[in-house]
Amino acid sequence: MKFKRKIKPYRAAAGGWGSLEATTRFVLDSKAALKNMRNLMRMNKARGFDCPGCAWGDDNKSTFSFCENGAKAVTWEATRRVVDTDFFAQHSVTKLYAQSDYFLEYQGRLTHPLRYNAETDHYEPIGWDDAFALIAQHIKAMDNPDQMELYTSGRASNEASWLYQLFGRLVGTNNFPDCSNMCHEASGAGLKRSIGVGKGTIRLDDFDHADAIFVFGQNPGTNHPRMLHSLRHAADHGAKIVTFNTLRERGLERFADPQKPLEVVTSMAGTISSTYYQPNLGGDMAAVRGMVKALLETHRARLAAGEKGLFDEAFINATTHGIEAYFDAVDNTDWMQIVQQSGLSEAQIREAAAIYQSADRVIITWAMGITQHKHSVDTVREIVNLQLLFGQLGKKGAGLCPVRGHSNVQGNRTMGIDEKPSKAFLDALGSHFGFEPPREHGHNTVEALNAMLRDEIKVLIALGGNLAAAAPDSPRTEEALQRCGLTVHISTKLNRSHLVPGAESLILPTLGRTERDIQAGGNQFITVEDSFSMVHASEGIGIPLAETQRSETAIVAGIAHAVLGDEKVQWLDLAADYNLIRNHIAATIPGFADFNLKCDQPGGFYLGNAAAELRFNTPTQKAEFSSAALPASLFPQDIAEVPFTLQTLRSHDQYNTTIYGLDDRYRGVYGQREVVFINPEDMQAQGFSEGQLVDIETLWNDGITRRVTGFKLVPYNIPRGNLAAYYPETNPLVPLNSFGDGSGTPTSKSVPVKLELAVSAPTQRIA
Ligand SMILES: Nc1nc2c(c(=O)[nH]1)N[C@H]1C(S)=C(S)[C@@H](COP(=O)(O)OP(=O)(O)OC[C@H]3O[C@@H](n4cnc5c(=O)[nH]c(N)nc54)[C@H](O)[C@@H]3O)O[C@H]1N2
Ligand SMILES: Nc1nc2c(c(=O)[nH]1)N[C@H]1C(S)=C(S)[C@@H](COP(=O)(O)OP(=O)(O)OC[C@H]3O[C@@H](n4cnc5c(=O)[nH]c(N)nc54)[C@H](O)[C@@H]3O)O[C@H]1N2
Ligand SMILES: [Mo]
Repeated sequence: MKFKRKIKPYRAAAGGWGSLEATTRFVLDSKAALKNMRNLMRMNKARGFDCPGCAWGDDNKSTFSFCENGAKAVTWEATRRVVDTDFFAQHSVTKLYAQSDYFLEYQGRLTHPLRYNAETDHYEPIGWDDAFALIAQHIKAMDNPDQMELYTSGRASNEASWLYQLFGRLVGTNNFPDCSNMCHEASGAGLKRSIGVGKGTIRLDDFDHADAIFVFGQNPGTNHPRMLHSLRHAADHGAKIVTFNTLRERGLERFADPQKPLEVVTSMAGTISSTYYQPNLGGDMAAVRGMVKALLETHRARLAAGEKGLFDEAFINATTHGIEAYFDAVDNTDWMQIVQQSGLSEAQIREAAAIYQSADRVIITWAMGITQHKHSVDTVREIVNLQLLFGQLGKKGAGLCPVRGHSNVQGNRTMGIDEKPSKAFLDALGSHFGFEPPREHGHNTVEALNAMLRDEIKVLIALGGNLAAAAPDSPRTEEALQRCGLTVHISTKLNRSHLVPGAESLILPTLGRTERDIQAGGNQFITVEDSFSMVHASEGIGIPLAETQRSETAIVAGIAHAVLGDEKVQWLDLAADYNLIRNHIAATIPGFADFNLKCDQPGGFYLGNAAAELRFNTPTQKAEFSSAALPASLFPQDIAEVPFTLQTLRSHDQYNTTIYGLDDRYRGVYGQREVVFINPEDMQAQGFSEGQLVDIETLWNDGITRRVTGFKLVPYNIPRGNLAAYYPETNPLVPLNSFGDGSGTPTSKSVPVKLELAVSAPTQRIA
């Protein structure tokens, strides 16, 4: 495929014409225009299907509740192109491996179960029963249940993931690595320790009541476009939107609503952020600490003057624990360290503190810019500290909002996709099914890959996702998968993980969220949970492309049935009627009583959040202030000099490892992905010029060379010393053993690197 390459800054607002145009182009392009239009109109409506794009909530108000990138997700899935058995007969695995991620997924939907033949290096058709039998044979041959890894990507439904975890625990393992381990793990871990529940505390309509919304480390214009509507609406009502983002992101500056035609026509693009701060990568904890330092000063001055303090003392006394230690930590952090680490001036931080102080109701949202660092758990907890000081919990228009990624990643956890399940969860599962579940913690994603590299893992099953491309340190991750005895991928589309097979490998083609799911018991729906703890039904409408595709639930049931038989669980009956699965969920998971009845509620039902009601499931039964010091460094101490810190992020035309196209419109990049954003002064200081190709090399302490070649320099509005480039092309640079303290999440937003002019031709894959 040929692409026109150019770099041309985007001047218009986010949303608006550009967005409408891109949406229609995708809808019309995908060979099924009418069907796609119908799909879009039903998306996120009561008893349509839930958008497989992101985990933002739905207000059920606007007629077209979709966004440009949701439209891409749907049309990408609803393509009529197929990779059938002829395709695999024509293309060897080695040949396919040389292609780009864009090429692989573009070929279309998987339709037939496939088995890798190492002799011919081709995938060949296999029947479903034979595929299940092969899996059972490998699992039964294991010496112990922990030789199996069950990976999950966050699109899987509640029903499929609940069944999947039951299967794993009946086999006897808690090895449930999942995409969340690479994503919002730090949010869950930090929130759990601070407020006793690992989820956000707000509901969607809280945005209508906030006086200020602080957005940390997040690019909603691309990754949660429907959030822009909430921000825009809040801004229209006078809320201050304060952004902390290392890059200048177009979507956070100005936004025209593509669903309000008048606004589009007249280009009345509203300003979203009232203030925009650009901290260093990893500098947010220091920035928030600085805000608290400034606020504490005011608080004390007021008390000294005999006035009422600034902080909400009634709230602090009644509901929190640990404030003295926290104030000590704040007093022990000096401005020099705050300024140096955050990259912001003291004046900027004091200004942000003043905006915060003047707002009665504050929401703080965040995403990967906060969670993919070494000290992410402490950063999340520092954000909570700030909110606790002002009692920003348990009231309308205020609270904590980690904005989740995959559309059902939060639901997966609720269903027990968790390598560290709680005792209560296991007790409930064990007593309901009359078995003793495994109690030892299992592997997260990085631990799973390391176990594979040590040859401890015989079987990997992946319920969706693209582990080979999503995980860090690509060459080691790929080797890890290849060391397994059997790799099984339950997938909609061809991806890199299929091309690094274990000794044996299966690809099992599954239905997508948008498609009709008919089982022996009739038409089925599934359920999902959004970022706001709303659970709702989702029912596909598209006609599946092939009878040989099966639903995720049916595939999981088929595997479990082949391995475990019918003794404890009637797997095939459950797959015939998902209501039966929901009855089991109701019996084993808190908050799901009368699950099937509640599914009929338009807009879904709210799971509730104890912390939002000021009930804290922590050891002290109070919200815990954390009193961590700022990190001495984000990198191992023995790396002497770090010229640049690199973050790996998403372009506008991708969904994680799924590459829809080669443009990143809002950042002005077209027809290419091997680019690196750099501050113009840094570029000059290094003696480089715009458009030159450079190699990026990681500075790490394990003797392994990690280098990607031929990345084009794009001058950008980014603080000095910071770089940005796209994921997954730069995943080879992230060391597998560089992960967050207490989260295990790869540090994808802070990789210490150096740049050199490219010496050899780029090694990029074929587009
Ligand atoms: N269209 C589309 N939608 C998606 C996805 C997708 O790939 N495409 N992915 C989904 C998933 S799984 C997820 S997790 C979310 C991801 O949503 P985001 O977290 O928005 O994704 P990233 O592209 O990783 O962007 C990180 C943002 O944080 C900023 N940032 C990076 N490091 C720092 C830092 O240290 N401090 C601060 N203040 N800012 C920083 C970056 O400049 C960038 O704007 O989106 C979900 N939605
Ligand atoms: N360097 C770097 N690495 C990162 C990140 C980063 O910011 N930087 N972000 C991390 C984050 S936040 C995440 S969430 C992970 C994402 O990691 P994953 O969730 O593993 O990856 P995806 O790219 O979302 O998975 C895409 C594949 O899922 C399959 N698929 C799509 N829809 C369905 C479906 O409905 N059912 C099934 N069974 N399969 C389906 C398709 O075959 C497709 O190829 O990546 C992480 N990796
Ligand atoms: Mo994610």
